[in-house]
Amino acid sequence: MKITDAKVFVGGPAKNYVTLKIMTDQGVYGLGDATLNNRETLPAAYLRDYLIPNLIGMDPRNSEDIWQFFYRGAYFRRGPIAMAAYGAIDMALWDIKGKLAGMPLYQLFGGKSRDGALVYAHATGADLEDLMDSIAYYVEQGYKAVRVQCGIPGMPTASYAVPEEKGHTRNYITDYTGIRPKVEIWDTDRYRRYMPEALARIRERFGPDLKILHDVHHRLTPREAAEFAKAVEPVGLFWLEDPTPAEDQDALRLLRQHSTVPVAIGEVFNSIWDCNKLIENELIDFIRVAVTYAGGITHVKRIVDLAGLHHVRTGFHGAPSHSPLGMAAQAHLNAWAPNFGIQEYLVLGTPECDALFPSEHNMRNGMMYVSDAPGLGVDFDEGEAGRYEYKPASHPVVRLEDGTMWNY
Ligand code: CS2
Ligand code: MG
Repeated sequence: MKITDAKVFVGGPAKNYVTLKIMTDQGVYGLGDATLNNRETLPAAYLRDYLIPNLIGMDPRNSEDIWQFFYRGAYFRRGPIAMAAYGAIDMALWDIKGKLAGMPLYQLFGGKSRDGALVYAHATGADLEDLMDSIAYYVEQGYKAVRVQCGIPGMPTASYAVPEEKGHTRNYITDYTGIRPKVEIWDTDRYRRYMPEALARIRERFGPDLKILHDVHHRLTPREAAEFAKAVEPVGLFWLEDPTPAEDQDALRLLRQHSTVPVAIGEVFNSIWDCNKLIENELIDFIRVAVTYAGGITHVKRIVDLAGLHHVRTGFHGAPSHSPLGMAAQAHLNAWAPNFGIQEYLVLGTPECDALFPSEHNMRNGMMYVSDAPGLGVDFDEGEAGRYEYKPASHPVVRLEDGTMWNY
């Protein structure tokens, strides 16, 4: 069996999805996702210029050898751009494998460990009252877990994932449009003084059963993170996410010495080497990688298995920028993984998105139910794709009040 061609599409309704389609001499094709939010054209170029010319003629069933060929053959290894490009190829080859076997991918991994996979929504608000309305909305929608982010009184601009004005509390998505990033101004002291009490009031309002998650989004130093984690411990969070930048994997030791709050880290990681010490030293409770830019299913399964040895559960990234293809790969891993934790779920779910990516995966009552169709269980409508093109987009950047660059 041979790969005969491959195409890359960049664009989509509201987001620049990067979609790979690999064709074979037996007519079976595979789909993969290389969407790297904020830098979408780069994995697309890596695929078109370097990877696809080498893919032609390879046997699509040899997905492990192909992964090793591109990973080891690059010489300059890892990085989100390369790992997103390999991730798309790997996803597409698993899709082909599932179609050849006539099985949904979770069957090839070892079958189902659960029917529905718990998901969480993003509640947000310009202030705490607004956020409470947002949480109430998602609870009414049947979500059992909600991430909570709110505006901080006195903060010079809106903070991460928080609207400027009140009322944008449902399916709010940060605006990344334009290649010149917007600038957020951040004051850690205001955040540290306000947020623990806000989280306590949310717990008091919604009771003990609601799973409450909060994303610090890399904003604190290790010492500040330890102090903050200690302050929020009584709230009983489901997890505290990205409390401090985790390139310095040892930095989490200080937090662990001061708090038992569950810690979730990993969405910015792109390989097992970014997180193996966090996992092996049990410095985190949830690993947050995304299948797309952590090298695809083959590499992320290795991370999940390592995590399973150390009581670490999965909490795959699933932000609005995630393509339904990447989310489908995660849905199959969520159904299989014995150490599944929770899935972030913000696929746009608009009619345009559903038309571009026809799929039988579905989410209801706060649970995701994986498709039983062979392979990934998502298709791609090239006619619909012709309606979209790349639109320059960039994350905001963050500065402190004195102008110092900080972490978005
Ligand atoms: C966030 C992301 O979903 C999350 O947990 O951290 O939305 C993140 O801000 C974006 O993926 C950045 O592109
Ligand atoms: Mg996050």
